[in-house]
Amino acid sequence: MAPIRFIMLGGFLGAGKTTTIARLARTYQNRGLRVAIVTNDQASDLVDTQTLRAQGFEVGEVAGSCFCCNFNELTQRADELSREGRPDVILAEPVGSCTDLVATVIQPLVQLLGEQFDVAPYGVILKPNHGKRILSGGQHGGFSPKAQYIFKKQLEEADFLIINRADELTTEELDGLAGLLAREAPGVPILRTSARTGAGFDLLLEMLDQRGDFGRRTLEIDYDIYAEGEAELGWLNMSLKAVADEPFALDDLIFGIVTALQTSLVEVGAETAHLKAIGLWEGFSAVANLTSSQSPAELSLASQCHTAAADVVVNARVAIDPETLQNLVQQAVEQACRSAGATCQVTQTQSFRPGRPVPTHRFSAVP
Ligand SMILES: Nc1nc2c(ncn2[C@@H]2O[C@H](COP(=O)(O)OP(=O)(O)OP(=O)(O)O)[C@@H](O)[C@H]2O)c(=O)[nH]1
Ligand SMILES: [Mg+2]
Repeated sequence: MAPIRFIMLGGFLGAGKTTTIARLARTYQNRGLRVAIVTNDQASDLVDTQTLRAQGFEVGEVAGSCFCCNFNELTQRADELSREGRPDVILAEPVGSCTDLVATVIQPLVQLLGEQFDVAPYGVILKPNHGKRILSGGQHGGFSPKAQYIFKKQLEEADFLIINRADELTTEELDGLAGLLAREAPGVPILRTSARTGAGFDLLLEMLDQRGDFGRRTLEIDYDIYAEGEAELGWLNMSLKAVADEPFALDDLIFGIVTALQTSLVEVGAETAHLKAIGLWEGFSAVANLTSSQSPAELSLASQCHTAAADVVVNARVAIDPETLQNLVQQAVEQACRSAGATCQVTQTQSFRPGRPVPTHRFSAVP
């Protein structure tokens, strides 16, 4: 049996991994291929999983720790997805604060399970304003030195880099960022895409189709700095039910949660890496995102649905202590529910700082 093409796309929180993966999945399906997706998070209740399932994709989830620390669950999810109908392609999205994925995921797949998986070149996606702020130097661009360390390590291990959100930039701005990247990662191909419009995807698909000497850039990395960088983030996943006597606009509720939270996080001066919320009701779904403290919140998927009840999931990754984050999320959710004339019943909340990564395997030597 031919091995399954395994495509993992990395990149920092909010870079556009899920949006890119959804577009790639649709393209592969249109080519007649069977596609499955594996998402990943430090906790359960993932907005990404729900967002991708709402688009009709088959999605397995590795929740509770990252792919590198839970390698066996990654391959188990792949096996389960295969049992339901063997996919030709698996698209995998690692946690956005993870790095060292070549040594801990790609090389173990190649060296231990090479007959089962045919691993594609490893691409790392970046959000232009994030990349520019870090790579142009200055006062750490608003990010801590340890968070920058993780970002730069992510670039260092990539077979190719993807500047996403090209729809928002001029050619000069794209050239400027590509120049900074070329200095940081000499000789590494740099693509320019828009996961929103599909611009640049022909080249991305071509790159992902390549076979050869890829997935070999294993890192020299200081796990103390890496762990401390991840632990600077407060991580929160919350699920709840909003219920009202009269129907409310689901889009307004979801957008309202993210904007209320944005306001309170700006007030306390906390840097947002990614806030996302999804609202679901009977086949309808609304998603809102905020990808930095500087940018506006957006409704990335509109449901145009009015409903008197909805299931809501909120994921927040913010440089703030998790207890404060939990209080602010709770207040934002209550405020948005009140505005919708709804009451909220929180069913689950997990908030914490990510623990030290302890990879299942670490193959730093490439045969
Ligand atoms: N304008 C524009 N927005 C984009 C593009 N790609 C993604 N976005 C938006 O950026 C936000 C984050 O995108 P995601 O795909 O969720 O990012 P991610 O890397 O999966 O984020 P995490 O899973 O939290 O690490 C969403 O609001 C998207 O709609 C793009 O090419 N252009
Ligand atoms: Mg994602």
